[in-house]
Order: sequence, then structure tokens, then C-alpha cells
Amino acid sequence: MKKFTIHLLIVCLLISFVTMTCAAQLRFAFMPGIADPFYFTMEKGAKAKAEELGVELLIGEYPKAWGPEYQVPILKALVARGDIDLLFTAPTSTEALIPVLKEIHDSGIPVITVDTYLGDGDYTKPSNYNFPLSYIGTDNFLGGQVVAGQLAIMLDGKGEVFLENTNPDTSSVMDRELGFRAGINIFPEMELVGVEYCLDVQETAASQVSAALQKHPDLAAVFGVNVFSAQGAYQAVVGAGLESAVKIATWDATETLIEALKRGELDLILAQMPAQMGALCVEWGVKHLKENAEIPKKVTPGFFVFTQENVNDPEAQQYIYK
Ligand code: T6T
Repeated sequence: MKKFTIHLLIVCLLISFVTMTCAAQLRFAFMPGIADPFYFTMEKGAKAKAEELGVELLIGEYPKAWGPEYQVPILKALVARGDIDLLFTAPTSTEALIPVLKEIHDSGIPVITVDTYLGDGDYTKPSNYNFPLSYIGTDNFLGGQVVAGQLAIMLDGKGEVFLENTNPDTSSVMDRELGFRAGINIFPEMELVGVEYCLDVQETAASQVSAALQKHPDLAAVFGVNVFSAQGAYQAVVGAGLESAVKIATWDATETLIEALKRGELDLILAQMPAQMGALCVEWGVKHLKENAEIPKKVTPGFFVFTQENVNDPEAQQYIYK
């Protein structure tokens, strides 16, 4: 009888240990901005870190297109489960995502914005959008300036340039445009002759760049600010047989763009660090929830610039999106 009681006690202890361990496991949710290699790579980085730290990671459905009308319903469905400890997501609009993310935050789920931010991205000052724990993403303004500077070097500081953008209410791509404008302004003989917005549709980007090539026969360079605008810009310039006359600078190191760079059909690719961004969201989320650590309000992983000279370097291969 005594032996039976001891066994029962051990079983009970084991059950309560398992229950406690399960209860202690954190559950994070990640909702990407759109289905593209940038966010697929971010998901991989986040998953690897979650596995390392014992966090359960739920991935929200990948929206088919960019914008609040696609993102908001998916976000609502994701948090409706009621068992999420932290959410990280890329707001697809600086303004339109504020109410839904505020509601999620007010329901007790801490929010990190990754890749894009709300408002002007300054979460340290009083505002209706300063509730996220942090913005974790590229310094896009700086990146835009770097692209302008690199193009200026390639063009000896002279020439007409065109910028293919995506959405005017998205922080990441607008900062790239602002940085690029600031960078081009430094060179008195360089002129930004046009900007178009393709709303993340590659075919639209291709036709907008084709139109720009016809309108500006002396165009010296095109800059495509993300996967869709970059791949569309590349498609238009190569389609017109102008790749040796018009420099192509792009953003986001997809395999398609890297292969084109290797073939000498484009000139520059700025690679962000999406895997690191995903991993940082998980890491800081755990530190915040388990150690009550204060997350820096802005965390900006670096970036890497691919050119025809370094694209085959073994150490550069890690920056290609997977
Ligand atoms: O460039 C990335 C991301 O940084 C941006 O916010 C939206 O576009 C991408 O996902 C690439 O398509």
C-alpha cells in the first residue's frame, strides 16, 4: 500500500512538472507583409531562433497582396485564438494599421513591428502609435542614400535617374525613396526625373519603367526599391535591350536578382538581413517576457551591398535570401 502511495506521488509530481513546463512555454505569432522571399527568409530566421529558445511560433497566413485590406483580417484571426504571448508583424500602412494593432496591444498582447513601422517610427515620444515594444528593421533612409551614392560613383556624378517605388503609405519603401532623393541631391549634375508606385505588382512596375524609358531616352539609371519594383524594373530594362546603357540598382537579394547580377545584367543589389530581423524579434520578445528586459525602441540590423565585383565572394553568399 505504502509502495503504491509513493508511486502515485511520483506520477502526480511528474504530471505537475510536465504541466508547469508546458504552461511556461511562450507562444509567439508572426504575420508577414506579403508572400515574397524577403518574408520567407525572415520566417526561417524567426523559426530557428524560436526552436533554439523553446518558443512556439505561429505563422499567420501570407497575404496575397500588400495592404491593410489583406492584412487586418488575417491579424484578427491570428489573435482571436486568445493564447498568444507576443505578436510581431510588418504594418502595411503607417496609419491604417494603428487601430487594429492598438486593439491587440490593449488586449494584453505585446506588439513588435518588424521591417515597417507605425507613424514616424519614433516610439519614444507621446503619440497614438508609440505602443509597440520596438521597431526592428533596416535603416531604410540610410540604405537609400547608399544606393544613390553607389550609382553616382558608377555614373561619374552625372545623369538622369528614375525611381520605381511601391506604396506611398509604407514606411520602409518611403524611407528608401527619401534617402535616395537626399543622396541624389548631393550631386548637382544628377537628376531624379520620375517616381512611380506599382503597389507591389511586378507587371505594373515593368510597364511603368518601360514608359519611363520611352519618356526619358537619356535615362542613365533606374532604382527599384523592393522585390516587386526591382524585378519589374529589371524586366523592363532588359526587355528593351538597354541593360548596357541604363544602370539598374535594386533592393532585396532574391535569387532572381542575384543571378541577373552574376550575368552582368544589373549593377547593384542592397540585401537586407531578414533572417536576423526575425531572430531578433523572438530573442527580444523572450527577454522582455521572461526577464522583463526593456527592448530598445529601435533595432536596426545592417545591410550588404552586392555588386558585380563581389557577387561571387564566398562570404557574400550568406546575404542571399533563402
Ligand atoms: O523590401 C521588402 C520589405 O522590406 C518591404 O517593406 C516590402 O517589400 C519587401 O517585402 C520586398 O518585396
